Amino acid sequence: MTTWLWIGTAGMSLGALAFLVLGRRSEGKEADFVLITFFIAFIAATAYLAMALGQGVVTIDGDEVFFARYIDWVITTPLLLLDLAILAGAGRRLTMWLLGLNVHMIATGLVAGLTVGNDRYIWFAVSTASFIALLALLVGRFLALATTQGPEVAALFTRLAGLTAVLWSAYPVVWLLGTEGTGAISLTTEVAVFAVLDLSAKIGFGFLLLSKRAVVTTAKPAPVSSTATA
Ligand code: RET
Repeated sequence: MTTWLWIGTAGMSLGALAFLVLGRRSEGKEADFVLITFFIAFIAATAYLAMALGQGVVTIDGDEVFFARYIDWVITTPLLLLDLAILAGAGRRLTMWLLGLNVHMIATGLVAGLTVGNDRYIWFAVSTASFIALLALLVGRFLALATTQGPEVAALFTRLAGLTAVLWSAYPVVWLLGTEGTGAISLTTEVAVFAVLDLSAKIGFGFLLLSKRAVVTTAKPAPVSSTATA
């Protein structure tokens, strides 16, 4: 199990380094994407290091629960969505809806993980409701906005949002099968699957985004600095 946590640490660290090196000459919008994507990998590397060192874990109901991964997720998943929001050219309010639902999903997911007994499934359902709303926004309003940005942005957004929808949907399934849920799979399998999912959702996502240099430089300004109202 520790091996997988070290693989996560190494993979996230190398990814963070690669994003810095690849993006060192970037300017404007591309530099925003590089910075956000670097921090996603950098923060995850730190969380994986803590877990590999045996930190950020508590025993709930006789099972080990790595709460450190929720601290990672609550910071990095909004950053992943921020990349998508900037790409789509979304305004501040719509972006806040997306990020707010996401923070709610992870926070209530942590409560689910820390709850003893079957009440954890109530929290699981609460978290999943926010997840479904988030996905609906992503493939609804955000995709519609992205398609107004021209065919190249639309194509890149579709790929990234599709990857996000598929990979992210695996998380609640693994959670249910893992130690937090039914315990159908061992902790080692759970840690391994989460490591592969995390690396794909962060590093794979980052490479896909930053490899389309021409597209990301022409994406509309970030919502925080824009006057867009959508
Ligand atoms: C939990 C359990 C409760 C129900 C739901 C969950 C969803 C988690 C997700 C996590 C995504 C993490 C990513 C990490 C990247 O490195 C909290 C597992 C819906 C979607 C993308």
